[in-house]
Amino acid sequence: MLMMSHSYKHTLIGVCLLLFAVGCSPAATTAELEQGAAPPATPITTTAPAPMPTLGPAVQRLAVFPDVEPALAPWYPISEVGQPYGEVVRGVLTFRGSPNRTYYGQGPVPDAPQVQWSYPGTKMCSLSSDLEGEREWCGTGWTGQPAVWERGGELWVAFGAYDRKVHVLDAVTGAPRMEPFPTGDLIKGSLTVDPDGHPLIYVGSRDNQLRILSFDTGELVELWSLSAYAVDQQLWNDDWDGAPAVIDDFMFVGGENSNFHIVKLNRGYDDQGNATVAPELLAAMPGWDDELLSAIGDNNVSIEGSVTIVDNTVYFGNSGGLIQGWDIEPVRRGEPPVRVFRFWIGDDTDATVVVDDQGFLFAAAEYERNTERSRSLGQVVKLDPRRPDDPVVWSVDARTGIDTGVWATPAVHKDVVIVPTADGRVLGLDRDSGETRWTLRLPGPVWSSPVVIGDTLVQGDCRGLLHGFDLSDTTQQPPELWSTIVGACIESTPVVWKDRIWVGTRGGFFHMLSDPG
Ligand SMILES: [Ca+2]
Ligand SMILES: [Ca+2]
Ligand SMILES: [Ca+2]
Repeated sequence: MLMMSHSYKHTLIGVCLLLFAVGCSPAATTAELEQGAAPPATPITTTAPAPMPTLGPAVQRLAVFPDVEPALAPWYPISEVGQPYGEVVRGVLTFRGSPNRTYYGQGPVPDAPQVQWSYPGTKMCSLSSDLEGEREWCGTGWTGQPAVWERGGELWVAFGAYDRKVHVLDAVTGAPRMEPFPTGDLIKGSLTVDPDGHPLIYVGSRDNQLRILSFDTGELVELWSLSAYAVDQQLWNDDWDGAPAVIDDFMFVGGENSNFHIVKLNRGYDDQGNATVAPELLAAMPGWDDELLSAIGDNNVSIEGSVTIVDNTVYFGNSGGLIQGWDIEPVRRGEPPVRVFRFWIGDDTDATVVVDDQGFLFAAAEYERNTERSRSLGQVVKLDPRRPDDPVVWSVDARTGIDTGVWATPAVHKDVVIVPTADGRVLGLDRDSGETRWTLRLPGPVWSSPVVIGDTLVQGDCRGLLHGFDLSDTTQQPPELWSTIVGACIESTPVVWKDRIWVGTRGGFFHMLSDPG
């Protein structure tokens, strides 16, 4: 039943406009995080103009779109902000729950959660190599948010881990529903469960493959994979960390090959009723341009965050600090996407770009490159994409030294924007002004993204505690409702569904928490 399609190889029309050397100029991008007293974040009033777009896409690849009808409706309307990922599958199906990354799950949140079970019996670990050499990695990492969903009257949970495997469990009991699926390297990101009810999981790995797995036959079966090298041009690296967004049989995903990809999935079923796919890579749009490479002086422009889709625009950042928006309306008509928004934040942006219900964007960067741009602009910005030439509404300095700044994806809640920082703060910023209303201090680095359910903030820290904070009065420092020991550093983002919380840690295990009894 292995259903492979590499037909895209034959249908692509590659148009190379520019050539960049493929290769990496290694530069340490992460190091020991500086700890120490962190000053309060200060809003920077700035009119820093965005550099004007000077280049179109370096490469445009497009296959024939055979069966796509023009549609008037936007791909993912802004009215879906805060809403679940469609009506077909109930759950949190991808990083931050939906293509616009604003759905956090379903309450209630437990009142006094405790770990009910831990999985598996022995630590999930494997060896992996990066710029710092080979070492053992355990548990789950950044972003590592599990997907939880209801299927056939039961609750399922799935995640990728540092043992290189995709795990699918009974979310209530922790019993594996099938054998874990091994990939060739760490899985760092968050997977996506098909929102239309097809028994499919979309998951990337550090082994350079983005896969589609089926789970309807009692085992995880690889139906298709996309290599980071399947595109004409790559820069920097080959991992897949971003969680794909699937809408109307199309998949949108960024890769560490620094491209933004669009895949037509062609999902179906075979004679036995088992799921099939026949994907075509329709487009791979380089997320860099000459102006960016010139500004940063290296080729580290990988896309590590998950793309955010609002109306007809796909937003994402990259490790060169380019925040961009691509109009995907033309894709409905068989034409390539067009870049319509370009803003250089000045440093590595692995956090997902957040949108609010008014169409503003919130982007957050690390502080690694020590650029003049990031020193003057700050690390957290509110942007108005309707003013592409002057999009900065406000910006906030959120650094205390090299390798600080933001890895977590901010959360918008009522009139505040919640931004965890690598130096162990959780900032509550006024959504209109950027003013710091309050600061929580937690053992950092806080790479775990905030989860907001009702008025409760669920936040992991790096000492291994999970906290609940009361956000009902956004003007004051949120009182702690509870905290509970999960284990080791919580780098992954938790998921909440109906009185239960699931999260993995760097200690090697995956946990379910709920109220006792
Ligand atoms: Ca790799
Ligand atoms: Ca990565
Ligand atoms: Ca990065």
